[in-house]
Amino acid sequence: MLNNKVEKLMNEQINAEFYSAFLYLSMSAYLERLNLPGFAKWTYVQYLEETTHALKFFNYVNERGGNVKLTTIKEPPVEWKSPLHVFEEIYKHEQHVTALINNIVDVSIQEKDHASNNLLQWYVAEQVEEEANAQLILGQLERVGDSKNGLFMLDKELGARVFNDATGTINPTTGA
Ligand code: OFO
Repeated sequence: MLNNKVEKLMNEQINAEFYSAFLYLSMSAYLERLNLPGFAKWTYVQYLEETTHALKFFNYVNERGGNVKLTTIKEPPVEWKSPLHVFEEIYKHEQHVTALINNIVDVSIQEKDHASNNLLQWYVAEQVEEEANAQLILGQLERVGDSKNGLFMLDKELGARVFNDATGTINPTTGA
């Protein structure tokens, strides 16, 4: 049985993860417009991963006999000032998501919902990685500055990113 308070927060988090997915997809389109295919791919892969973060909660709520409640996803921005601005926003956004996850962890502890707490530890570790990745790329972009060559090299590097399915249920080769 899923605790009611935890269930409510997990439903909100499903929405928040889908918003993250929309945000990264919108960033991917913007970076594509700047002719930065590697940056565009990195954010596109992040869009896919955010979708699986939402699905991981979705699967868990169902598995625990809870009620999934899907709600309207907020519209993401469509324009940024530069790739640097994109990663400044990503870093801020991921810090915000970490705070949301930490809040669900706090409630799961208060409510003695050990099963949920166990699932949430996956998200705690994931947020450490997400913040670290954003911070790393942000630092690289700051170092690159106005260098076209540096941006080109970083674009190549980011284009090598591969999709990591948080649910373990999606075939990465077909996306099905
Ligand atoms: Fe789902 O971790 Fe980013 O937002």
